[in-house]
Amino acid sequence: MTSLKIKKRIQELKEGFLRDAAEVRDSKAADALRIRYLGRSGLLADLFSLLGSLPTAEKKDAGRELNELKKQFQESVDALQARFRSAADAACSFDYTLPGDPMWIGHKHPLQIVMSEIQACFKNMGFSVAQGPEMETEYYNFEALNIPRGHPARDMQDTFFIDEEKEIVLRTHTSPVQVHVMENQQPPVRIIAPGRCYRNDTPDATHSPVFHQVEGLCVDEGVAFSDLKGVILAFARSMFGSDMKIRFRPSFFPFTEPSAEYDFSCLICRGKGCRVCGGSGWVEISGAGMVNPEVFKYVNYDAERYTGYAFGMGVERIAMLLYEVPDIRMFFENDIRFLKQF
Ligand code: 2U9
Repeated sequence: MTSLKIKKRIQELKEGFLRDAAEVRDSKAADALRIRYLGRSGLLADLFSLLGSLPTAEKKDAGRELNELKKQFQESVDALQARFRSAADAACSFDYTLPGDPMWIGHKHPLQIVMSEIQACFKNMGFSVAQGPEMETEYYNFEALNIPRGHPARDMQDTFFIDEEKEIVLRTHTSPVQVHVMENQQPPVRIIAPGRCYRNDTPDATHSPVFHQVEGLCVDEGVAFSDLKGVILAFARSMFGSDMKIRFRPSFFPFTEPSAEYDFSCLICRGKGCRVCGGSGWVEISGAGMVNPEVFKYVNYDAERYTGYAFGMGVERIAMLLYEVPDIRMFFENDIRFLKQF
């Protein structure tokens, strides 16, 4: 064997190694590459065995070149094995037995939950749900509800005026919805009007510029105040338990005559008296009354033939009682720690 031949063999081995190394895709193939070229019976060992047949003067150079080649092959194989090993480690370092990360599921907003429960209760009593625009004319939000110009409820500190010239406001209650329904339907009418309302109030623990109401209206022949009391009692017991009691206290609203405010027995002490109810055993809920015949004039209802009752209800108020929420603003802060409890 001459040194030219061995150099040619070395060049061929280098090219063969580069070709084979480029095909390696995993640690098993990297190991096979190591054995094929660096193994005791590998291709490089064959060349080392030919060194003996070289003239002495050429052995040294050829040996140095073969050792350099062995070093390069080893470094290449180590790099390949390191690459596949880190991938394998990464793969097997994942402990499949660990529990999965909790999947966050969405939560219904507490106001939506309460709004739905209130609606379900009145639907069970034969009420239909009516909707209407949140931006209303002053006519539907005030006039047709017997709230004349100059009435304090119509001034700036209570109402958001969108366009004073066109007399457009953000509705301060859902009562306009009932007026729209009565304009388009003769009695019997038995509806609830849920929805968002707006008051120009400074936010505090019990007031929010945006809030939600569910108002109710029932108009037919022979409707009496006792019907109103029965429906409110049924609602109280459906929402807060069958031991609930209600009471009515005289009040005044321009759109009802007689008017009343209604209370529920305290949800915490069930009427015995506690901090929440201030010892009275009662919590104020909202207002109600018999529809004022003046209101019927705006919708051409025959007040001699038909009577009706109406009630209001603040959804936030009900939700705060139901869930013992201390501050109305918590419903609007989008704090996930609050919302995910529902
Ligand atoms: C028509 C006729 C009468 C709706 C009524 C109340 C009493 C009432 C309050 C609820 C919470 C205002 O926002 S609140 O403080 N509302 O107390 N609402 S009677 O009476 C009507 C509605 C429509 C045509």
